[in-house]
Amino acid sequence: MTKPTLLITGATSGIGKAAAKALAPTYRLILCGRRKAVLDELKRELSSLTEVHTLTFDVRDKQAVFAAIDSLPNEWSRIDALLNNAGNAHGLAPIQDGSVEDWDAMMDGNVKGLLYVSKPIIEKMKNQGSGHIINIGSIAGKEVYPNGNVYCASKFAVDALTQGMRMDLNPFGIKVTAIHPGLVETDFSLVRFKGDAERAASVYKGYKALQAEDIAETIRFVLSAPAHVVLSDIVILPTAQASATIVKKTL
Ligand code: NDP
Ligand code: 8X3
Repeated sequence: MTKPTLLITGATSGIGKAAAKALAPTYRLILCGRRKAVLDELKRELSSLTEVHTLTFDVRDKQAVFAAIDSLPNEWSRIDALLNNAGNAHGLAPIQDGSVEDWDAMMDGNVKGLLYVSKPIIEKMKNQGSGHIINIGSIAGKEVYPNGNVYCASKFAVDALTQGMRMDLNPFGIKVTAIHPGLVETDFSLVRFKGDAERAASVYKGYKALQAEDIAETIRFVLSAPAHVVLSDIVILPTAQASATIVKKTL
């Protein structure tokens, strides 16, 4: 039997890349990101495990998103599962000092980008009468923390959109899941702090942060539920983390 197909956004790094590796044995993969060379390399790496198709686009560019999904060849036109993972924080500043460019990057990428990718894929799933959408939210979408303002707002929006999708797509047999991680050691902080590697590394010092593979394993588990079961809303934290702001550090 042919494997089902999973489309992953943000597959070039961190959680998305780990998910691609974890799901390769059971899914055909459509891997998306802006860095084509990284996607090509990942495709090569996974080619002995599964079929891989790559799409290069910026989720903020709706024409590029729609054109990319429309460009899928016939054998890739069915999508059984969508992992809406692409996103980042840009900056960590009090609202009065925030950069408008950072705000745009977060709201356009984390919120509108997720919607642009979902739109044509929901249409396919609706026609199929089945599908599974997994949105990567955050503990920042459950609790606001100081200086997190716009990033938190973007992840609260992901939480709201996930709930809305679950209600509206219920008649079509489409499963909808949100996974809300706490601190995961990826390039996330490097992007947030604009390449300041020392500051980024300090976020994960003094405790054992979640690894991208921990979230990938959760995604694998969510996707492995029987047809009549959906894990709807999952918060996953490092043991050292009790809330968005409480982390037990040894240093
Ligand atoms: P990384 O920085 O390692 O990965 C981010 C991924 O998103 C990259 O593959 C990047 O690909 C892609 N991406 C970012 N912006 C765009 C864009 N405009 N268009 C297309 N792709 C984009 O971070 P993580 O793996 O940690 O982050 C993945 C998701 O997990 C994000 O939604 C993040 O908010 C969320 N999250 C992360 C947590 C953490 O602590 N790390 C905790 C909770 C949630 P490319 O650059 O090639 O385009
Ligand atoms: C990423 C986790 O706490 O840095 O969403 O916002 S946090």
